[in-house]
Amino acid sequence: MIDLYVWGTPNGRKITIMLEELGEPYNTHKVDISKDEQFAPEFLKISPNNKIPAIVDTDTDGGSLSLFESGAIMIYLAEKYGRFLPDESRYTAIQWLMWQMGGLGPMMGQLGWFVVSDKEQTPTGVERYKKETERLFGVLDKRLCEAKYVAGEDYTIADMAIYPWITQYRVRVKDYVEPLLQARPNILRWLDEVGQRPAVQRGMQLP
Ligand SMILES: N[C@@H](CCC(=O)N[C@@H](CS)C(=O)NCC(=O)O)C(=O)O
Repeated sequence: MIDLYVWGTPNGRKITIMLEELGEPYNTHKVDISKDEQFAPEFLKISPNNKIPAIVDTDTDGGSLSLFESGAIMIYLAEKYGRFLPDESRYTAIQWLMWQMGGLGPMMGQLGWFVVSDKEQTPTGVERYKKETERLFGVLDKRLCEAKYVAGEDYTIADMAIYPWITQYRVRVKDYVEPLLQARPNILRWLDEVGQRPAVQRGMQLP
């Protein structure tokens, strides 16, 4: 059985979407990061970087396995269940997963911080991360012009990793993200398609 430690943020929802897609049983443990529950000593044993998501898989050959970092969790689950990381597009999917982990997520996350949380409302911060988000959207839009899904013909963990970031930040920093998206028809087409998947809809409601 998989125990998932999670909160309703984009990084958390990558894993709720994936577990819903897999249809395998799992237990959800809420870690309310607004109440600093990510610093609880018991949670730090699983996720020493004090961040969600994390999992503990008790159903392994060598006892239980605990994992943090959403990208590592997604690769692990894809390999364990043999789904969403097809041989033909394996490294293309991993490449775009890393693009999300190192680029889209951190840059949009910083945009959100400078727009929503920065008490000084530093204009250079907002400008820098808006520009980088715009650049990354351009890269993704070009990719989705040539391919149905991010890694090609198949829906993979790369789609599941990118979707909650754009969807949640479309609301969180609406005034900045929505105009950028409206100029990217291929991303809009893909958001619509991925967003119609029942497992994605369920995963976006959890926890
Ligand atoms: N690279 C990590 C980032 C995880 C992350 O940033 N988690 C945030 C919520 S989206 C968190 O737990 N923040 C709590 C904190 O920083 O104390 C991953 O992809 O798992």
